[in-house]
Amino acid sequence: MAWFRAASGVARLALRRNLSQAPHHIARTRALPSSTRCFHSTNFRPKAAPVPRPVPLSKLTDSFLDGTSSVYLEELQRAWENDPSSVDESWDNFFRNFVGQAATSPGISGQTIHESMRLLLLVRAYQVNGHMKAQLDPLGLEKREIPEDLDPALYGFTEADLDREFFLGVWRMSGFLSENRPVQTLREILNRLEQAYCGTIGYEYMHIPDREKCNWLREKIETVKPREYSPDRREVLLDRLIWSTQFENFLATKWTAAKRFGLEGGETLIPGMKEMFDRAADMGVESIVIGMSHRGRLNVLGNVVRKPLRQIFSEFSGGTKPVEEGEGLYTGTGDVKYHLGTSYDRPTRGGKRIHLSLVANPSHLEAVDPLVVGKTRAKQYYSNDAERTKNVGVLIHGDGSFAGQGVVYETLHLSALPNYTTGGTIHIVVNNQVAFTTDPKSGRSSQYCTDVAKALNAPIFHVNGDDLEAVVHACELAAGWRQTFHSDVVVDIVCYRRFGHNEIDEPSFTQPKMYQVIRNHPSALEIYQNKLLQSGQISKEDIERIHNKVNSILNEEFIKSKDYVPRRRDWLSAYWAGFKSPEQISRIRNTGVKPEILKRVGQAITTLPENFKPHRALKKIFEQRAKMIETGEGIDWALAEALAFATLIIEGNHVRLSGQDVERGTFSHRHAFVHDQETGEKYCPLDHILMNQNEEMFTVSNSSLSEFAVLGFELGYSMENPNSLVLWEAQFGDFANGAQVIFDQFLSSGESKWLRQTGLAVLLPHGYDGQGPEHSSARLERFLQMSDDNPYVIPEMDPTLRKQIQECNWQVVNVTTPANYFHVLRRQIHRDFRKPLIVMSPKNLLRHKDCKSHLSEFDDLVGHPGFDKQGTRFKRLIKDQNDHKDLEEGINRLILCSGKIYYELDEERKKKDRKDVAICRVEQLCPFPYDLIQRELKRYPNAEIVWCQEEPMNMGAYHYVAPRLHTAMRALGRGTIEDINYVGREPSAATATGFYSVHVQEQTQIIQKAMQQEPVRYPY
Ligand SMILES: Cc1ncc(C[n+]2csc(CCOP(=O)(O)OP(=O)(O)O)c2C)c(N)n1
Ligand SMILES: [Mg+2]
Repeated sequence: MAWFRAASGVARLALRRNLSQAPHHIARTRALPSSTRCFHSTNFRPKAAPVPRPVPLSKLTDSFLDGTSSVYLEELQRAWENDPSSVDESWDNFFRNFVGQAATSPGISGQTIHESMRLLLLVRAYQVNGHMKAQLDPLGLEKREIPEDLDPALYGFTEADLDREFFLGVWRMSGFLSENRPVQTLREILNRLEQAYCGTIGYEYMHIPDREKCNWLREKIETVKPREYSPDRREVLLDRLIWSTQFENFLATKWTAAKRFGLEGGETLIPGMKEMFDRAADMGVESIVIGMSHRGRLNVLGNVVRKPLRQIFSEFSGGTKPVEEGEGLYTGTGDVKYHLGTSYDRPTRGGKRIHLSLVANPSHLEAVDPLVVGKTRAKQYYSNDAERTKNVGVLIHGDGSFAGQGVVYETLHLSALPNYTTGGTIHIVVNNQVAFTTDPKSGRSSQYCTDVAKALNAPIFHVNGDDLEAVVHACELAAGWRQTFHSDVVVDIVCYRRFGHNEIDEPSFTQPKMYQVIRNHPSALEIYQNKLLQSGQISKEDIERIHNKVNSILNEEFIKSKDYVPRRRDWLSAYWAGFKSPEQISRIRNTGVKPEILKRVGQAITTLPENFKPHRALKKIFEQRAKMIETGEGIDWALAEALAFATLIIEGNHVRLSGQDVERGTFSHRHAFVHDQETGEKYCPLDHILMNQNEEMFTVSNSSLSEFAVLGFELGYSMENPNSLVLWEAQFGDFANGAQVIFDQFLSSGESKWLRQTGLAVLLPHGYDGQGPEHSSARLERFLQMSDDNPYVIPEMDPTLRKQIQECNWQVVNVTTPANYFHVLRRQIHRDFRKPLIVMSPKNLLRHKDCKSHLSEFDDLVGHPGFDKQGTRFKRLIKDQNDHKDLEEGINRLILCSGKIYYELDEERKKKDRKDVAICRVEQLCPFPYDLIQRELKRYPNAEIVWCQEEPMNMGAYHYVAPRLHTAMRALGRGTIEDINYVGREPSAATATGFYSVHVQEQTQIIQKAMQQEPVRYPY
């Protein structure tokens, strides 16, 4: 009898310890340290009636099964017998039910309450730990100790009890424990427990602290009849598995030496996904965003997303680059075939259509996760999917990466945050029990690779990947869970990898035993075909017919792939119609706003509701802001930003800003939300610019303390629709390196690799004000080093022909005035293309007395200060403010700088009355404003040229600026690279000193040097 291990010493010991000698319980309870072992905190009183604090069954965890539990139940029963009202209602019901049944049912007259309770414990043990006994490993190699609490002997049952009848039933419980269960023999109960929990699906859900959710699952798991699919449905499943299997076989035979990271050993993923999507569509899902890495990606692309097979085959043959097709040709640098994304409208079995998009991704495992979630959230916003039931994210993981990559956890933690939730992501792990050459025991410390998801109370379905129907069932259940409870769920397909990590890798070097087994192991398709043949539901001929059909389509597509000519790449989704590729000129537009609009939105964003009680200091700030709008004077950074957001919103754009503490602002300057000091209520002035404004149209949200996932999320969000300004702000710029993968793999190079544009703006507080090495630098040099504008080539700079930004991978700015910040944000939207924007944002300029703008610099009126020849625009370079003539021969030094050091230089210049020094601010570092630099070089023909920065020489913009500045000079016949004089900190390992006094000394030296009378002549 499989369930019994009665002979085992452990079981006997436990049995003796817990159950057979009931009267010892009181002494034992006293001996136990209550705080460590008990699941309730009440101490038993030895003589008087015990008053234990009841714990509803659904709340009990593993500790339910320890020695104290049975003692507890016995105490509970005694208490109930003395006074039914002394126990919780649910226990009262239980005892009443049980006694009632026992009294009226002759079949179970011999059943004692103790037996019933022990049976409950046993059922509970299966619910909690049944997965430990489930047959999950197709290779049968996994050696797992079966927990002793699954042994009936532990509860005092012997073989003699097998055919005795028992009543099982608990109020408000589904499945076995529902109160309406008929009387069953122990054998029947055990059979059903085994069938429910120890088959080819192992369910982990008892960590979910919600009775309703657990009951929902129990109802689906503890079914009366085993799961059974109709013959028709089985044929569909078979067809889908044949497609999955044949696809890999076909690629293997046609391209024997190509890397494709095949799915062999995990082919049931494809039918699993298809059935999941069908089920999801039946339940109202209209669009699915998929993220996945290499394993099986081509199969998913071809069979699930339905990228044309001929295109996949053509890419295998190396013919990816599109041929000339005239205007709008846009190829980028491209990427390997198993990274590319695509989208498609897929018809479902239920006769619906579902839009599928597979997001392009880099090699970096799991890095795409937050993008998928962000994109899903954006889709929900744009499709008014308030219930979050129409758009779903699905992530497919590897076992090694799911357990190992921190971004998995960071992404999971976004799942229930109000401004990040998507109503649940469905996770599928292709758990082939190996990561490249690494065994699970070297790759993770947790039992399952999915344990990380338990932190989220997500149910986890482990399923044997050889059992197609079980995989399909788990996938359908996951879809059902997502649509019912709107939270994450995990399907862990335990499978194997038939070949090496890729097809040219030898797996037996490192996993010899596993591969001995794999060599002789039948495929999931063979297993399923045999099962169907044995059932008599399908004939050999039927199977052959499907094989032939699939084969002939694959062959046809292969033939067609030879003439396949890729057309213009599908980089535009519907929202992006009319947007320009870098080959197509996008007219440069002005970003000034009509004065009356500025006034109107200015009033709206500086007014608080009448009865609102803001903090005293904030009241003052809002009054000051209102005055700034009224007088037009002294507009500071925060107000300029709010004006940019507000004006974009009234133009119909969506604005979303997220990051750590962005609502108030790390430096307490933004105050996008105001909190009523009495009620705690929040008010967001930017939500009240339009009549009946949708609250989400302007979203500002504090985030979880993650850079990687949150930046990834916003990036995914920004890619859905161009009519949105999406921003991520780092707490300090330094922390952006926690999201380095997003910068390197996506933001700087995504357009080039995958032809997907984004206008994401990244705000990175930067500036040397003595806060130490970790709060001074946003590592400007790294962003500049990743910029792809050629330092030795001046591109077309004529305003009507200029495509400089379009052709560059991103923009890096270090802006010094509120008005210029306003215009650079608005410029992100007021153009026909999208390009990432990296902003070195200020800290001390937020409150600097001179860092103010006049409202007239924001408007579009001719003659106003912001208005130049072309109109009011973002100034890529701010010329010297001393209003020099076009030719100023008396200027001896031209200092070029960027960022807040300008104000320090300007102050010193005033102090020293150095009228012979001009200071120009390079506001946009990348792409380099050659035209404006040359204009200034021409203006000051006799000036010594100085690049001044506060960062160390190996950091900051120096190494980016020097060759470009030289190129600009060279074209004017204005000296060599040696004529670029450096003023700044010496090279350094740390970004800044930790000693404030040293900082002040260094900063002073820089300013002094820049203003010294004698020539700078450094570094040469
Ligand atoms: C972040 C990252 N680190 C390392 C690698 C190199 N690498 C590629 S595949 C792989 C193993 C992945 O194992 P698993 O997640 O189990 O997926 P499988 O290949 O087994 O399907 C590794 C380490 C990578 N692609 N990304
Ligand atoms: Mg793996």
